[in-house]
Amino acid sequence: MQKRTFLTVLAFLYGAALLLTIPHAGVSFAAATQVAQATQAQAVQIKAAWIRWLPGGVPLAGYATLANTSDQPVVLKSVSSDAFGDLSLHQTQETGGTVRMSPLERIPIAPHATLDFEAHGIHLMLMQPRESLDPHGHALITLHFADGSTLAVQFQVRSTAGA
Ligand SMILES: [Cu+2]
Repeated sequence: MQKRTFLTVLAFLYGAALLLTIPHAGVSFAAATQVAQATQAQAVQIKAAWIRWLPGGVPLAGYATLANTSDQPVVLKSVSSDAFGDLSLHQTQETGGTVRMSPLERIPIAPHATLDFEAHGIHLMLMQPRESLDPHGHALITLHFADGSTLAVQFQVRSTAGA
């Protein structure tokens, strides 16, 4: 009798385990799907983000270091912010002793690569700063990626002297 009870309990536990397994399998499948569909914004880690502050409402340059933690390339397409009237992506290049800035349509970051904007002359060209911009504060700037995903990043504002 005792052995039969034991078997019954065992059968019950087995059934319960089966029931638990079914929704659980569903959850892990959903998680796997999510990983495959992770957005470019989710793949990016911000290592640094700052703005070189200058007085007089002149155009400012913003710099960031972005790490792509995914197996897919990530492409930064544009930036937007309430703190500035006009934002664009620029790259400074020196050719034959002449330094010039040109707009960038896209900034690709290879899988598992880290891109230091400043080291490559890349910067956010931040025009028409709002009067409220604090030289020791922060500015919220949204990064827009090629897949339509966005990432809001707090850029630290620093004066050149403090940098
Ligand atoms: Cu520029």
